[in-house]
Amino acid sequence: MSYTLPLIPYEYNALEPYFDERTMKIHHTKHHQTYINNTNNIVKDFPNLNKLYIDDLIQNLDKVSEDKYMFLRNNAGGHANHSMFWNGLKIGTKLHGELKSAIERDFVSIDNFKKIFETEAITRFGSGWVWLVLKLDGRMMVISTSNQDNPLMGKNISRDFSYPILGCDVWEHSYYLKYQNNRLEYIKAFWSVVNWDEAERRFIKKIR
Ligand code: MN3
Repeated sequence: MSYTLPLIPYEYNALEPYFDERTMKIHHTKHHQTYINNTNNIVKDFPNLNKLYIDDLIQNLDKVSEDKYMFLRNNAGGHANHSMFWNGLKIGTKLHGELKSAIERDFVSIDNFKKIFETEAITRFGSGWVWLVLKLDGRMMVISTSNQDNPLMGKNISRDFSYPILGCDVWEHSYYLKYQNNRLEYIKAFWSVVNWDEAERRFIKKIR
C-alpha cells in the first residue's frame, strides 16, 4: 500500500479572497504531493508501517532506522498535517456547540483564544504549525510545532502529546504569494476560512 494525495472537498478558488487559488493549487498538488512521495519512498522498505493510517504512522516514527527517522518525521508529518488542514477549511461556518463552550472555559473568551493563537503564530520562528489541541486531561491549549511536527508525535517533539482540533500552516509557502511576509494578515484571513464544523466533529469524536 502507498499513500495517495487526498482530494480536497472544494475547488481551489473556493476560499477566495482569503486563501488564493494559485497558492491553494501549488500547496496541494506540489507541496503536499512531495511529502507523500517521500513518505512512500521510505515506508516501502517497512511493510509493517505502510499499512498504517497516516495519523498512526506519525506515532510510530521510531520504527524506522535512525538514518531514516528525520526524513520520515518531516514527510509523514507533512502528509498528516496537510490532510487535516484541507478538511479544516471552509467559508461560512460558525464556532458553536460544545467546542465553543470548551474554548470559552479554557481561554475565557473566543477573542482571547484568537489573540493567543495569533501570537503563537507570529512568534513561531521559521516554519511550522499552530494548533488548538485537546490534552489528555481534557483541557484545551494553543501550541505550535516546528517544521512538519504534529502534537500526535508526543511530548519529545511537541510540548505535550495532544490531539489536534484545529491546525494552521505557517510555512511561508502557505501565504507568501498573497501576503508576502505578512504572516499576521494571513492568520487574520485564516479565521474567515476555518471549518468550525470539522473542528467540532474532531472535538466531539475525542471527548465521547
Ligand atoms: Mn504547507
